[in-house]
Amino acid sequence: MQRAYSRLLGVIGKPNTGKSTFFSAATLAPAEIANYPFTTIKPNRGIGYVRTPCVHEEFQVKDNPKNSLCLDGVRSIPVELIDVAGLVPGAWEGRGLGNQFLDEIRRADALIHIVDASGGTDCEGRLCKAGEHDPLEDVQFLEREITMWIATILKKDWTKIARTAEADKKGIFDPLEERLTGLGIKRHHIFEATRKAGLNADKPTAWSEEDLLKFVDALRRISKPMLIVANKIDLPTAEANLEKLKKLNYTVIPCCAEAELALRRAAEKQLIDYKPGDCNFKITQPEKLSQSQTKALETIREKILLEKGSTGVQEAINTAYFKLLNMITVYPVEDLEHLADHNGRVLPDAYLVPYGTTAHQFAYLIHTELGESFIYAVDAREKKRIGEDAVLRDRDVVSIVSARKRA
Ligand SMILES: Nc1nc2c(ncn2[C@@H]2O[C@H](COP(=O)(O)OP(=O)(O)OP(=O)(O)O)[C@@H](O)[C@H]2O)c(=O)[nH]1
Ligand SMILES: [Mg+2]
Repeated sequence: MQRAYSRLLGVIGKPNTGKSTFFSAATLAPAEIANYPFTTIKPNRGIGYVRTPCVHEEFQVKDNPKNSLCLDGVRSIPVELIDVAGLVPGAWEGRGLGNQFLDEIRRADALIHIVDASGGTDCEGRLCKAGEHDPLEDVQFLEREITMWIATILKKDWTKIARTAEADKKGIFDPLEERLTGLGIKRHHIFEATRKAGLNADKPTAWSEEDLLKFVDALRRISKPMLIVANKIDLPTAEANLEKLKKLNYTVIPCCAEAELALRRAAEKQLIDYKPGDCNFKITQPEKLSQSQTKALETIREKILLEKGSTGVQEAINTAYFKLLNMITVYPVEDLEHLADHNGRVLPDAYLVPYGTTAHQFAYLIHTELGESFIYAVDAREKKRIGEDAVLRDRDVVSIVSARKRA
């Protein structure tokens, strides 16, 4: 059985921007938080959730989830997050906790860049006067650090790689794939980056230093897609910076990680009724809250939830999956009539799969054996047979018919 959280989100940025606060709010896993740089040294790993409207209401059934959760019509699918040490300029050359940090994001499929939108921390994460630092610089420097890190790895034996590829007439893709696979970079990323950089894959010895950097920069954008979380939006200097950040070529999500953490913790203690992503909450046990706690929660309601629509944490995770990674949710069932598995569990699993996944590929994702013995699939909504090449759509419920069994 495939793990539901088959992708990894890296929570990254310079020190002291709120990465661990965001991570903790998303996962409720403990992580050290403090207002000075390099609070986090060892990475934190935890499970957060992608939230999407469940199909059980549309199909008018009562579900019994197994690999995910369903609450008030919302299906929560577990996904893995990693919160790493802050990155400072020159990290690729080993400054700060440089290479260690970069090594930890090797496996990340998408990056959530936490920026201090209030401009109250300098380029190394030290506190400065609110509004004094320009967060646009943080975006530029982070792009450069990752590009230079990949470039350094690639450049180690580039001349040899390029010469051998030309001499063998086997092309550059095999050796590049081999060199970069440890960074989570796939062959199709390399194809696309070569095309985007306008380079001739048959003549790598002719690539200049500048060409190589152009290629690596494209590779970074393709293989480690990134969104920007404009954090600390509760601070007055954040609004103007948010507008500036929005002009960049990124999805930018305004966020108050601190508010989300407070809400999640209060909800965990059942003091309030709040689900991540909600635009409001209800106090359920007012007698258990001190005056200052009530005041803090009411400020969050007024200044963040009602004014901004949400804290932004859930939106960031959903956006990373549905927009950056272009994923969809698919519900496999065995028994089409009851939409259940062989134990009678209704809509047991919700899978996150890349858009473009075919019915046959989906069968392989469930189980290799099911992929190998695949005959056809049935779409539960249309009650129609679909072929192996049929591309699945978001919120599809499908049953795989195989030579061995149905799933
Ligand atoms: N005002 C405000 N402060 C925040 C917010 N999120 C985090 N902070 C504060 O920012 C400081 C840094 O938070 P951390 O979560 O430790 O930041 P980090 O990016 O993990 O820091 P390093 O591990 O040192 O790189 C702490 O004082 C947090 O309380 C927010 O949404 N608003
Ligand atoms: Mg931290």
